[in-house]
Amino acid sequence: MAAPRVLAIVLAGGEGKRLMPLTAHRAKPAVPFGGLYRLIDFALSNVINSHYLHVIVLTQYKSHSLDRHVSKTWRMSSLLGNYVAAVPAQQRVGKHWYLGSADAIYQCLNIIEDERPDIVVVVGADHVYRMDFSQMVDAHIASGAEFTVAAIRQPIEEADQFGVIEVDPTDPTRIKAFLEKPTDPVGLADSPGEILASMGNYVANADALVAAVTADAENVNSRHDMGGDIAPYFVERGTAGVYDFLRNDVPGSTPRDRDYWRDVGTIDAFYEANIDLISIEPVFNLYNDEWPLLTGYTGLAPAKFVHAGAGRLGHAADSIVSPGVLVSGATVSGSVLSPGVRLHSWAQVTDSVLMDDVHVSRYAQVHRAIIDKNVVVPERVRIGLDHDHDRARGFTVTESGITVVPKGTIVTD
Ligand code: ADQ
Repeated sequence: MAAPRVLAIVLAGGEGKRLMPLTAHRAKPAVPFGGLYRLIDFALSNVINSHYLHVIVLTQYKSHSLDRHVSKTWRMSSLLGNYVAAVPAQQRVGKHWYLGSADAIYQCLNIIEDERPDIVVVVGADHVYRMDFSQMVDAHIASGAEFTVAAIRQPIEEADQFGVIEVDPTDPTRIKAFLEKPTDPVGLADSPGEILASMGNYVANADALVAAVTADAENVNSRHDMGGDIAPYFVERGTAGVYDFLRNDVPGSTPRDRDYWRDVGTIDAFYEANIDLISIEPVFNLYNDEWPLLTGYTGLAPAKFVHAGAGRLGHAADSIVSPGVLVSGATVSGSVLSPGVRLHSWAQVTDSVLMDDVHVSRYAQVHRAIIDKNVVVPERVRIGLDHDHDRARGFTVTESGITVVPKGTIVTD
């Protein structure tokens, strides 16, 4: 059989309220991650590595930096007809922004009609993981389903953040029931502490998806949501399939990182996922060349470590250090340093995530903190060591004690 024509749609319009203040000025998919990346780079790397080269990215909320990142980093030569195109809310159908993710697809039906794909792969833009979508497409076609949902087990306490799937006991490739963010979930028969969660990634027959979002647009009771409305629509038709993420075998994965998938929806989850990258045998391996994680080349100079001596170290241990970083007589451990970070003599940075162009001045200390872009930490200022003081300065402090300093702040004491 000839390979199906596939159009990939990346849903990138989410607000990411629970990631505030990191999402105060940018869409969640544009939040920097792991030094060099933006969250959307993981979804787009997966799509491109799966050899799907016709890609639209649906944007909406505070999309400026996201649009810029997608057009600068992901623009492809159009010579072969391939593209990654950011599509802002169109207002083609009525004068409103996208109501929900299903409405976002409905509003760009003209692109699907022009493209005439056999299959549409719809993926979220908020997760950190590797996945070969072509394996899911093959399983979708083999199963005969019209719409297939990727699934992974998650702790039952988190069921209210996910679409929860009940598999048909008579046919393990089919979904019997799909409940979006249930508050009274039932655990799995073989593991009562877990539920089977939708990953927010779908493979659909193009004509069936077009029919579904069109019917949904006319339904006044719908929230126009892929998880809340479209998945249940296919379950009702008896044509919703399930794809177990653990079947996915990405080239170059290690036994330790092949089932890694994180919804970095909260500050604590975001922090942990960044810190995960540092460990010697990371649970998510950035260094898999067979499935490269792609992002923009910064054009910056190499990282440099100088000014050791006189009680200064000028070094970083157990850390990720990006291009353009200068560690000048400062000490860094357990941290992620993004491009252009500058650390000055006798400064100490421990267990922290520093985004682009953060400056930490002499004798300043940063501990268990996320410092957003362009923040200046003046001399002798301390962050993350006294949470009451951090809150009094207007910083967010999470339950687990992570301090977040918003973009562009010039910290005072
Ligand atoms: P949520 O992540 O809560 O749950 P949603 O807020 O719709 O659902 O976000 C899904 C994706 O769509 C994200 O990538 C987001 O950026 C994007 N998005 C949201 N609204 C959009 C819009 N109007 N236009 C364009 N893009 C939009 C979803 C599913 C659950 C599933 C979890 C997995 O609904 O069933 O379990 O993802 O994390």
